[in-house]
Order: sequence, then structure tokens, then C-alpha cells
Amino acid sequence: MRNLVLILTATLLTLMMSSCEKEPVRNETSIIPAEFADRPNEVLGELEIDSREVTLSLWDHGQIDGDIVSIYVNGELVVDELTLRGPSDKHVITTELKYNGYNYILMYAHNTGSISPNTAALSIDDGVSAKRFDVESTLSKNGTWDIVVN
Ligand SMILES: [Ca+2]
Repeated sequence: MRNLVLILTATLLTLMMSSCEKEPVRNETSIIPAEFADRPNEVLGELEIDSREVTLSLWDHGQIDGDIVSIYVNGELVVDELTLRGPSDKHVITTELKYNGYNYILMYAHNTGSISPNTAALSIDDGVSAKRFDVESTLSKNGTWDIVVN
């Protein structure tokens, strides 16, 4: 009888721990901070998606003139000082969003290339549909997006 209680307790604890790992925190409102790296964050859009697994593509939608960007997802660096190439040679990464509900993507411009502004295009694809954002950045603010996982 004592063994049975121990086994049941162990099973229950295992179940509780595995369910904690599986279910991510759900943010009910935007978690975009007011600023990042001494620049204000401008919210450029909100995108609702069904999967936490997303594919991000980056390229220069203007002249290919050496524009450099970094991408942060929920504050974590996922693309580090990428020199943007043209639309036929996009930089593509996949990442898993940490939260249900509100996540965010932030684009930081390191320069404006030889022709101002920094003209980065970002496409966000959840495997069902893709949404494209064309950003024109100077070095005075960051472009951000709320990504809401339903
Ligand atoms: Ca440029």
C-alpha cells in the first residue's frame, strides 16, 4: 500500500512537471518594451498566427547598398548584423516563439548603407500564410511587430 502511494505520487509529480514544460506562458497584451539600445521602439504591425514555429526571411527591398540589420525575437538575438542581399537571395531562418498570445520581433538597423534609409523587408511565415513588411529605417528608432499566437 505504501509503495502504491509512492508510485502514484511520483507519477503525479512527473505529469505535473511535463505539463509545465509543454504549456508556454500566455501573454494577453503586448510585451514590446518602450525602447531598445537607446532607441524608441515603433510598433509597425500586429500579426495573428496559429503556430509558434515561424520562418523569417530578410532582404533589401531597395537598392542593394550594404544595409545591415539585426533581428531580436522576444529580446533574444536571432540574426546578428546581417548585410541584406536582394530578393532573389533572402536570408531565411526558422525560430520557435516562446509564448502563446503576444510575442514580438524587433529590427535594429546598424547603418543605412551607401543610400539612406535602411530598406529592410521582413517576411513572417507560420506555414499557412506569409505576411511581408517593408521597413524604411533611419538610426533613430527600431521597427517592432506584435506576433500573436492563437
Ligand atoms: Ca540603404
